[in-house]
Amino acid sequence: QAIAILDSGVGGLTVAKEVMRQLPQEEIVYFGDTERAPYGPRAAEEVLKFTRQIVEYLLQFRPKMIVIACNTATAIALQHIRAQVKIPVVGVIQPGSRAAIKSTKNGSIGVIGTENTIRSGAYHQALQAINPHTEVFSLACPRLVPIVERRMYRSPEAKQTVEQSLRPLLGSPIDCLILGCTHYPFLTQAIADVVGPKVAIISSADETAREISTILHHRGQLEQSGHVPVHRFFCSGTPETFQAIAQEWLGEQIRVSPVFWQMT
Ligand code: DGN
Repeated sequence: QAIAILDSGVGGLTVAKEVMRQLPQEEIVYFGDTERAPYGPRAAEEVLKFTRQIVEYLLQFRPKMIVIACNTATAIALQHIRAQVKIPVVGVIQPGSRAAIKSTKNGSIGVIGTENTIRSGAYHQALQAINPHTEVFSLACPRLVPIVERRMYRSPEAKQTVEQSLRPLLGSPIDCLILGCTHYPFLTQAIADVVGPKVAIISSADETAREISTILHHRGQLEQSGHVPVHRFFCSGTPETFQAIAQEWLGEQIRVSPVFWQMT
C-alpha cells in the first residue's frame, strides 16, 4: 500500500524526497495540482475544495496514509480531511513547529509562508502550544512559489526576489527560520545567503518524514526492507515542467501522468 502525498504543485516533492530517503521501501503516489497553483492567494474555501478533490482522487489507489505536503492546505484543510477519511492524515505544520522548537536557543522563531498560511496563524498556534513563551515573527512571501513553479529557482531574479521578500525579517532577533511552505526548500541557498549563518533554516520535510515513519511503525504498516517500491506521479495540466523539476530535485528519472479535470 502506498503513501499518498499531495501539494499545490512541486513543493511536496521536498517532502517526498525525504520520505524516499528515510523510508526507501515505501510506495508513493504523488499529486501536484500544478494547473491551479499557487494556492497561497486563493480563498480558503477554494483551497479546501481542491484539497478534498485531490484526496478523493488519491483514495482510488487505496493508500495507507495521506500526507498533505503543503502548508497552505494543511492550515486550511487538515482537520476537514481527517474527519473525511479513515486512514491517518499527516500535515506539515506540526512537524515543522516541533523541529523549530528543538532548534531555537533564544525562543525567537521566524516563519515564512504563503499569505493563506501566515494569515491562518497556524504556525503561531502550533509553536505556542509547544512553548507559550515562543516569540514568533511571521512573514508572507507570495512571490516565491511562482518562481519555483516556473523552474526559475537558480536564476538571478530568484535571488533578488528572495532578498526583497525577506528584508522585513532582517532586524528581528530570530535564530531559526521555518520554511513554512514546502516550495521554499528549492530556494534554501538564496534564503540562507540573506539571513546569514546565525539563523538555522528549518524545513518541515525531515520531521514530517519521521512522523510518517512513527505512525506507520505503530500501525505495523511499514513495508519490509527489500521491497522494491513504485513511485507514481500525477499532476494537473501539462506535465513537462513538473517532470523536469521533479527529476532534477529527486535525482531520478520519473514518469508523470497528466490528470485533466474540470477546472473550477
Ligand atoms: N507548497 C505550498 C505550501 O506549502 O504552502 C505552496 C502553496 C501555494 O501553492 N502557494
